[in-house]
Amino acid sequence: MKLKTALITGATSGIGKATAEIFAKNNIQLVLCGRRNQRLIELKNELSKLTNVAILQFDVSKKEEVFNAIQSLPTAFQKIDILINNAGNAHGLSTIQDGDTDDWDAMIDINVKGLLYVSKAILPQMVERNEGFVVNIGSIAGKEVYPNGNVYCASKYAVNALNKAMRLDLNKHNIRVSAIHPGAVETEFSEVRFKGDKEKASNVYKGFNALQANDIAEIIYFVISRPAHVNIEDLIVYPTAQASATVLHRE
Ligand code: NDP
Ligand code: 8X3
Repeated sequence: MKLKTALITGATSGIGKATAEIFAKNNIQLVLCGRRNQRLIELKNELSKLTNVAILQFDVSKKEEVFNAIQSLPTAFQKIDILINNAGNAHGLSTIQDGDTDDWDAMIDINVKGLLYVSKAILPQMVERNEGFVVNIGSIAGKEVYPNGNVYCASKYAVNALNKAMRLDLNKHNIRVSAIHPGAVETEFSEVRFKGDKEKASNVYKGFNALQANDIAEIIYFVISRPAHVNIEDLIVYPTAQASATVLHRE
């Protein structure tokens, strides 16, 4: 049987990297994407022991880079069966009146426009073949606005809306579309949000058992491995200690 191919954005870290690892163990060919090329090379070296791997270094927020990179894929990787729209981050955590406009641009450009550019580069081939799977990584921040979350929440509400839009527009083309909305996952996410302040970042995950990237990756694999007639539209995944975006029980 011909191997399926998955393109994963944000594969250099956290949820995307863990997803790549699980997909590789399950014999899915991989196109790993991110900006940090050294990490892509290292991951390719590791996962090539299990499956075929191609890497693409590009910034999802740069339209030309996205289309050029995806067009440059070697023939054996050009047919994408599964797209994991995962790349994204929060930049800053402050009131709307104190927000940094560069942070706003980054979150809208990466989390929303980046997801759109990558989708636009890949969806036409899925439509043409009348098959495909798109998994959009949203967030609990796309279901519930929390204080100081403003623009990050807006960007993830947009992901939630785009997930629903994709399901509607791609419905007659036999393309499955799913969203996973995690609560607190211990990755580099908070380090990025707090601009490299490791102490502040690690405090976010103190006093409770946060989700790990692998927890979400296992769920992504479950979603994409259902029979062809089954589509899980939307999943919210919390650590047990978290009841909502703002209610988190710490010991
Ligand atoms: P990480 O910071 O560990 O990973 C983020 C990934 O996104 C990296 O691989 C990074 O790669 C990539 N990325 C960021 N900006 C760009 C860009 N401009 N172009 C290309 N790639 C980019 O965080 P997570 O694994 O936690 O985050 C993955 C997704 O999960 C995000 O969409 C995030 O919003 C979402 N999420 C995370 C939660 C959490 O608590 N951690 C909870 C809910 C949702 P590189 O820097 O190499 O480009
Ligand atoms: C990440 C979860 O609650 O830190 O999307 O915004 S949260």
